[in-house]
Amino acid sequence: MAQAESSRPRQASTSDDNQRQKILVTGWRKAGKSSCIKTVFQHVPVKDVPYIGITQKIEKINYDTIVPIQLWDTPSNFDIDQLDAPLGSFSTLVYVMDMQQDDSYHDAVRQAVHTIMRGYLANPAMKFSVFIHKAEALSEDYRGENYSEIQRAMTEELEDFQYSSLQAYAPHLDLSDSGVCNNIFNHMVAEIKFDMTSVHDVSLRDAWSKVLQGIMEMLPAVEALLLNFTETSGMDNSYLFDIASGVVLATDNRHRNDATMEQVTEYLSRFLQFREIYRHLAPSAAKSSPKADLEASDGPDGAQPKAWWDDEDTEAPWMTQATRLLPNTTIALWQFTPQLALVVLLRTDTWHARRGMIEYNLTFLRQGVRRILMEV
Ligand SMILES: Nc1nc2c(ncn2[C@@H]2O[C@H](COP(=O)(O)OP(=O)(O)OP(=O)(O)O)[C@@H](O)[C@H]2O)c(=O)[nH]1
Ligand SMILES: [Mg+2]
Repeated sequence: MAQAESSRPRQASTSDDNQRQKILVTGWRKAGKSSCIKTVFQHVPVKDVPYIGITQKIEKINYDTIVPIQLWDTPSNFDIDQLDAPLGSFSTLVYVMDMQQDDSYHDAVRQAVHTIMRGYLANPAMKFSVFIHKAEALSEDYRGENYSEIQRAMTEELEDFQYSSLQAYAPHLDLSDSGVCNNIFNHMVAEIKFDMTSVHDVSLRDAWSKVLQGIMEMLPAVEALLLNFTETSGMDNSYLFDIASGVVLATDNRHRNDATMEQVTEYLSRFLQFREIYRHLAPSAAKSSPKADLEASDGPDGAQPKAWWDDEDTEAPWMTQATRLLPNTTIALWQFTPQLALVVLLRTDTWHARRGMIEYNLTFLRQGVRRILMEV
C-alpha cells in the first residue's frame, strides 16, 4: 500500500491491463475451466454450462472488484510458451481438474505439476490453486476419496519430479542440487491450495474467494476493520461481498463455519435477484457491471479516469435490506460501493435494540474501506 505512486486508487485505472492482477486458468480438456470462470464472473446461468463449447483460443476476461483482475481462460491444447505475456506476470495460477475422470487424472496431475513448476520458476511469489471440479457429480464417499487421492498423487508427483529438466527456466538455481529441490518441494506442498468445486453449489464461489483474498494486499486491513465493526456493534459475523460475482472478499474471521457461509452466500444471490427494485438509489446501486461506471467516466486524452467516489453524493442512500431468518437470527445487507456489499448476521434482539448504533458505526466502516481502496 505504501508504494502507491499517487493517491489515485488502482481501481480507477481499469482500462490499463498492466494494473490488473492476472490469473491464469488452465487444466485438462473439458475439466470445466470456462464454466468456473463464466458462472461466477460473467453471469452465465448454471443451466447454460453444458452449452459453453470448446475454448479455441485464450480468452481474457477483465473483472473489476476490490482489486481489478484479468482472468485468462485457456484452451486445453494451449502451450505455456506461447502466452502473449510473460508467465512471471501472473499472480495466480488456477488448475482445474475433473474429479470424475478416474482414467485421466494421472495425466492431469502430471500436467498440473509441470505447469505449476514452470509458474513457480517464472515467479516464486505466484499463488497456486487446484480446483478439483464437478464434485457434486459423485456420491459423498466417493467424492472424499477422489479428492484425497488427487492430492496424494500431486504430492507424489512433486516428489518424483525431475526438477533438473526445468534447469533452462531457472538460471539462478542449481536444480541438480538435492537441497535446492527439497526446498522447492516443501514450498510447493505448503503453497498449493486445493478446493473441491462445483458450479451447482457455493463451493465454487468459496474457492474463488480464497483466490481473490490471496491477491488482496489490503486483506489484513479490511479484516481488522470488519472485526472492529462486528465486535463494537455486538454482531455475530460480517462479510464483505463482491456484488456482481457473489464472492466473499473478506470476513471478520470469527466463528467462521462453512454452513453459515453457505447460508449467507445463498441469501445474497437470492436477494440480488431483486436488485432492479433498488435502481433509484445511489447511482450505480442497481448496475451489475461496475466496470461500465468507470469506463463511462474515463477522462479525455488519457486523463485519469474518474473513480465512483469522485462524484459521490455522500448523503445518497445505498441499497439496504434486513430479513429475520430464524426467530432470533437476522441478516442485514448494506451496499458499500458500486461493487461491494456488507452482509451481517446478528441476533434479532440486537438488531432491534441497536440498529441506530450499528448504522452509525457503519459510516466509519464504510469510510475505512474507502480509505483503504484509495491508498492501494
Ligand atoms: N457435473 C458437472 N459438470 C460440469 C461442471 N462444470 C462444468 N461441467 C461440464 O463439463 C463440461 C466442460 O465444461 P467447460 O467449462 O466447457 O470445460 P473447459 O475445461 O473449459 O473445456 P475446454 O475449453 O473444451 O477445454 C461441460 O459439459 C459442462 O457441462 C460441474 O460443476 N459439474
Ligand atoms: Mg473452455
